[in-house]
Amino acid sequence: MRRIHSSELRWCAARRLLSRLRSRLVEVVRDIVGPLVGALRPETPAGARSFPIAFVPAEFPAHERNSQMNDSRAKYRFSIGPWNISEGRDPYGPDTRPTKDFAWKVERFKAGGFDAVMFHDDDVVPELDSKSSKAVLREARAVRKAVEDAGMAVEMVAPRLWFSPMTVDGGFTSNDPAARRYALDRSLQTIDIADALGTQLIVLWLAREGTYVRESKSYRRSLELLVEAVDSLLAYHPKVRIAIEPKPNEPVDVAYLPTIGHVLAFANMTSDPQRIGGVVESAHCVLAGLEPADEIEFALTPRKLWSVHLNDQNGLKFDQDKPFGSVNLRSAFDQVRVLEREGYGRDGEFVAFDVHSFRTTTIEKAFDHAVNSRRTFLRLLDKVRSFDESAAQALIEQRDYQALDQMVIEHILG
Ligand code: XUL
Ligand code: MN
Repeated sequence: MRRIHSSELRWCAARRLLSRLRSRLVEVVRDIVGPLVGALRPETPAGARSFPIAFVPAEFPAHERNSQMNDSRAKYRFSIGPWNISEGRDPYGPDTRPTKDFAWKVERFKAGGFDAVMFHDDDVVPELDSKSSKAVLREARAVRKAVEDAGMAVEMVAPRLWFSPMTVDGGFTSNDPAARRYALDRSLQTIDIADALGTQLIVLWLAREGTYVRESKSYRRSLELLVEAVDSLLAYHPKVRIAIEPKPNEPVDVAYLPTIGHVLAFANMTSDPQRIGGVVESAHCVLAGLEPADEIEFALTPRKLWSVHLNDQNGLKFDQDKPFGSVNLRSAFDQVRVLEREGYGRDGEFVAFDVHSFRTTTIEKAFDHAVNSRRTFLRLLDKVRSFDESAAQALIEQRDYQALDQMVIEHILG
């Protein structure tokens, strides 16, 4: 064993002391300067670090900005999609409810307290592949009118790239160049539809961009193809913003962009990272074995969370899209807490619920799951706002996490 001289020990102790002094100095400076910076820049929580990777688009379209949202205690705005009122079909059985048209749905959206609608391109214009561009835009304008007449807005449009016979083996990353061209053309048309609907937010759920057989494609080549496709979308419209919604699997067994971390790294490979953000869906995080609140906070830190799909999921099984809070109320509380703490919505972002009713639900109650999710969100918001943060902080300082754990449980139960 090496013998340690007392001079060496003294030097080590001095180094530790220096390092402690340096950390303390940093803390003191941060405590003094942080609140000053916070006061000067109210959008930065006091003491919070402003991240160099904060790709906040210099100019969010004015109509998407909600000035009330500068006040984090202001009202949240909620969004829902026509696909969230579904017919109840699953891989093992047919529809259990009749199909309802958009007019029927939008009436329920409004009555249920929703402020915006999210769409797939073919939710806006059914069977759009068989229609001329002119007809597609005409139908899109009619949908915009229906939404606006109901006093609502359009949040986003997503190309449904996983349904066509053309995209059986994927869209942007298919091995077939004709399928890749189809996926790109269809996504460019989605931008036209979004324009006609008055939004510049495109959501990409890259459903079949992955593999059933890993050896059938190269990850590197697929990434290059994805970058190429996204760059073409960015070049097509100077104001469009693309929010990628990651999911680890389903319908493919392994996806190329499975988590929000992958999405934000991918953003940096594109020609305009500032216009690439993300959508975090709670269930997709659970399916990746990750904590939804952390995934949400990860995207919020550099202000890259441009929508959020709140729902719930029982374990690492099939995608269930359960009502928000239906399985893990504590995680739901943590998700709301993080959104509230980070001032989500101040740039006009919506809280969306990507939820489905149970197969057993009748048509009369086919929107209850969304209304219930919104209600659970608002009830949890009250819980978040009434949570005794200073008592929690005192327990953290004492490292009494046992008591902190119970404090959270009692608060949610209370
Ligand atoms: C699929 C999913 C999609 C996206 C939009 O799991 O979440 O509905 O939200 O394409
Ligand atoms: Mn979703």
